Amino acid sequence: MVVERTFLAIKPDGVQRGLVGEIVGRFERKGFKLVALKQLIPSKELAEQHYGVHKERPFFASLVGFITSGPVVAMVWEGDGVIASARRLIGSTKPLEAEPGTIRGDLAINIGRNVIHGSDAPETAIFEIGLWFKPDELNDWIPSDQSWRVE
Ligand code: 3AN
Repeated sequence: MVVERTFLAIKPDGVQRGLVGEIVGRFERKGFKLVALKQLIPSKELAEQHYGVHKERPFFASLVGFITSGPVVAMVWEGDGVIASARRLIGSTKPLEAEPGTIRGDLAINIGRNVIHGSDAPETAIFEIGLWFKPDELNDWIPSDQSWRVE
């Protein structure tokens, strides 16, 4: 397993619904390491870059409108295989199809209000971390209970 970093963002619906602690807690309890966290209301430019791959999709304008509509909690998490694992913890894009036990399976019902974003591949993670964070906002640190998590 390779130590990776992934970009996760609690979208405005998750923040407005008071789910920040619940969601952050799931990644903490799993054992991943939080290396950056901030709350911001994204600019239109940032949102358009973030969702650039969906530019031609009919829902692009509503995606950008929604993510810029209120505070987002942007985070970087680190750990072995964290990119794919976080996607599994998040669950399917369509919340009604997401497995119970996943964030979307437990906390959402609508595809346009699916609570959280997570990078889908290593290249996307690098792009998104660089888009949302400056290098000096990423904290290198060793958890004091590291030996209880990994061999
Ligand atoms: P995911 O967030 O699971 O990686 P993507 O990257 O396919 O899903 O889609 C990005 C975001 O676009 C989703 N989080 C969802 O909010 C929105 N989205 C995707 N497909 C649709 C759709 N058919 N209608 C409305 N919104 C959509």
